[in-house]
Amino acid sequence: MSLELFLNATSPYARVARICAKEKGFGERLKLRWVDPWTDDEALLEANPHAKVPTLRTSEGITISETLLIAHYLDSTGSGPPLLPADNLAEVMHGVGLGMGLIDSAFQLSIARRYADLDDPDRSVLGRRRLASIERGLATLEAETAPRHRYADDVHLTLDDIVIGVALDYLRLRFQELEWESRCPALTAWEDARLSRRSFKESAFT
Ligand SMILES: N[C@@H](CCC(=O)N[C@@H](CS)C(=O)NCC(=O)O)C(=O)O
Repeated sequence: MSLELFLNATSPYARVARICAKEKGFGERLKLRWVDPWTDDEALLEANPHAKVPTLRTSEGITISETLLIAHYLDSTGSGPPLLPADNLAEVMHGVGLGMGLIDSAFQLSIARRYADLDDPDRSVLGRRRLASIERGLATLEAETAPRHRYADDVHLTLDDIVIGVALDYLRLRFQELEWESRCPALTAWEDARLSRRSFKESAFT
């Protein structure tokens, strides 16, 4: 029996889960259930009362929400090298945290722009905090990019590569005006290589 992943095409969280599934060899065994989490989609609500993507339904019919838990499940049950390797677990988790922080800040501000009843969400207290967090996160990643040289297509990815790669592409999608590339040349080169990988290309934001 196959797994089902509830997702939409612009969710950075869902894209992380989808790339994990690709990297772990699920291929056609992962059935994609495209939904709009912002409408009360009945199938999604049945799978996840919080109506969030990604949500995974296992072949036993158990639903799992929260991106990093889904990543852990796919890593444990899929094939191929680990996304969370035991031999450098702390280093990988460090990167996952940096990438998730970036995704969370960017997503929250993006949602505030769309849904919050504010004249200028970017200049609200929360908006300014999120933008500052994005800038600090980028500066930290830029400073740490030098040792991050594992991006050829024949090298396997770990979860930090996936989360950071998706986070940066989400900034390109929603925050073009930040022009982060001009301040982060090493990170830009890293990201460009990352986006050329098959699992990233096949899951591109649309
Ligand atoms: N903490 C969750 C966040 C997931 C999330 O917020 N997903 C967004 C799409 S990018 C969503 O489904 N939002 C619908 C809503 O908040 O009602 C995770 O890590 O998976």
